[in-house]
Amino acid sequence: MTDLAERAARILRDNDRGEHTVPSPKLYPHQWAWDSAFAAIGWAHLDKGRALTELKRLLASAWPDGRVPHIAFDPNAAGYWPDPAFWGTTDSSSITQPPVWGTAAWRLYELGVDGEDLRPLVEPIERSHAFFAAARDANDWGLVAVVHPWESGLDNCPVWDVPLERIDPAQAPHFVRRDVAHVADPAERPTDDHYKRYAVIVKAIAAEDFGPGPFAVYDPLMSACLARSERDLARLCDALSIETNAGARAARITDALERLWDEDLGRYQYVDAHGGPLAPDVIGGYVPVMLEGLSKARRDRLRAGLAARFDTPYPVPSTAPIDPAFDPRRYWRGPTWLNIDWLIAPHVDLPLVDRALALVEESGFREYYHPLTGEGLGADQFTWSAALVLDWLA
Ligand code: 2M8
Repeated sequence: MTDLAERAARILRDNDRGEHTVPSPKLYPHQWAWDSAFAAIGWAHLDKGRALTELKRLLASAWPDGRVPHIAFDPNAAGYWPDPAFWGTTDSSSITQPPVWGTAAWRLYELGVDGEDLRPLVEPIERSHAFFAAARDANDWGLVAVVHPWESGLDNCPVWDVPLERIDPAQAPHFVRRDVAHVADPAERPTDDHYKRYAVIVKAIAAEDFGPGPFAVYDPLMSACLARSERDLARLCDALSIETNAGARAARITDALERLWDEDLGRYQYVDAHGGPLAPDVIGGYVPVMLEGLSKARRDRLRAGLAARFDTPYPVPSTAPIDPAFDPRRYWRGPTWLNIDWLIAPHVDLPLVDRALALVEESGFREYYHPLTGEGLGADQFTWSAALVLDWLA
């Protein structure tokens, strides 16, 4: 193992809580859904049994309707807000996250995890995918509309600013933020005003018996992750001789994405289900570049847009630097995140993997990075940064 791989492995081991891996011990002391799927990929390079346990435990947290909660709380861990009481639940949040677990299961298979061990995961993955069609498609577009910015994984991405204006922060119950205590500078986290609006949406969802609530935005990144997860599930089913319609569903979502395409801008748009397209030029509009079945014309356009507007010294930034909302230090409003690089790297013309590895050598396994200077930001000892570096190095 190289020194970098050894350091990455140490982070996974330090963040291991037996059956799940915390994203980072202080800031995120529970199990987060897409973090856990990425962690499983990292584990597959160290301990195949442990990788399988991670995915099993993730899927075991699913609700009866198939939703994989974005947080499964560890009763032995404290110090995170909002807690289950605030969500109105007993042990999890009520929203989900980008579904990358079908993709993780397929990657585990590729890395040599026994197919028979993966077989029991197929059914819960199918159910988790079906949840999106049943409960996250406000206008029946065949795509995913998120019901909370936290559901998107890109919490304070500038595309949420306009739809969040409809949410009244004065309605927020009293709460104390815990997140800002765990970063060097509160300017690396979302604002208090946004946190109040997030809290109001959480309460509105609970009041609707965990229905959709007041926020619904069609999200090209979520939709693309679902299409890819379906495609990868289809591959796994093929390998295990299990019948499935997952491949057809992947193709349908990829076709439905056309509705979000903007020919003038050359990217997929986020679209408010209660309003219209949202202007900011953010990375989520390009993530469908990873989809098999995308036309060459779309792929070329997305690649050209990424090369023209997202090619920073430490790519890819979460918002294009030329966009007025670009903020290079604040969370999902500009910084570079390695999971996005991992998703799109094989499909674009930029040397994302080389630059990501150089970035980690320089600044460590941080939660995110300044896309112009490479400065490490947010939490330290960050699980998915370590897990995905292990995958790249292999
Ligand atoms: C961030 O989100 C959580 C809320 O879910 C937070 O800010 O407290 C996001 O980056 C999200 O994508 C990620 O899964 C989570 C844990 O790493 O942190």
